[in-house]
Parts: sequence; structure tokens; C-alpha cells
Amino acid sequence: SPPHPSDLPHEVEKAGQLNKTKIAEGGRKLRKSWGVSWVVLAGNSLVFYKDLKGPAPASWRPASSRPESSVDLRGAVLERARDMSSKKNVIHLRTVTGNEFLLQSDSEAEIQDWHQTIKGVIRRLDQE
Ligand code: I3S
Repeated sequence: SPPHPSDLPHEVEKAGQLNKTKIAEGGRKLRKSWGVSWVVLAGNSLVFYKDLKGPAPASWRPASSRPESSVDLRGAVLERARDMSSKKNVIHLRTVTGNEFLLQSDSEAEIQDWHQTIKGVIRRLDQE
């Protein structure tokens, strides 16, 4: 089962499992490599954790797990990815530093919720 929000760092707006691939680093295209990540939207960042392995990982705590990577959402651009993957329900995130990610869920409702929630953070940061 997913971690309870109270187990996560402060200011968590959303957390869950998504398929993820990084497609560019500093503006340079990368070869796609899809994998499953736990994604946490907290504060001004989207933080990626290694996927949970095995059943009911009661001892697993994001707060004590080292994130694999973290994305600063200030100035980032997020849009639905229409022609960037054969997969359904994909969003495309580009950071100011030219790192690009595709995030995908089997659930259209889930990806819509991620889209709206991350958009909200980006808009808030744009207004600061
Ligand atoms: O955009 P692409 O290059 O068609 O993306 C696919 C490839 O990266 C493929 O890897 P190989 O080229 O190493 O076989 C991946 O397995 C596919 O998942 C990628 O396409 P999708 O449509 O799943 O994003």
C-alpha cells in the first residue's frame, strides 16, 4: 500500500506511483528508459523515489529514503504529451535547466490530477 501522507515530508500536495522516463538532460536528448517511480509533489519540487519492491513495505519511509532525483518546478513547463509516446495518459515536464521528463499513468483520471496539481504549483511559483 502507498505511504500515508503523514509519513511524507511536509507540504506534500500529492504522492503516488507513476511511470517515468527522462528524455533530455540540459537540453540534450536522452534515450528513453521507462521505469516505475514514487513521485512526491512537495513544496516547490517534484521528488522521485525508487519504486517500492516486494509486498507491504511497512518500514519504507520516503523521509528516510534518499530520493533518486528532484526537480525544481520554478519556471518549468508542463503539458499533455500528445505525440511523444505510444503510451496513453502522458504528461511532459521541462525544467528551466532543460531537463525533460515524461510521466505516465494507466489511469487518465490520475494523470489529469497530477497535471492540474503540478500546474497549480508552477502557477504559484510564476506569481512569486
Ligand atoms: O520515442 P521512442 O524512441 O519510440 O521510444 C520508445 C523506445 O525508447 C523504446 O526503447 P528501445 O528504442 O530501446 O527499444 C522503448 O522501449 C519504448 O517504450 C519507447 O516508446 P514509448 O512509446 O513507450 O514511449
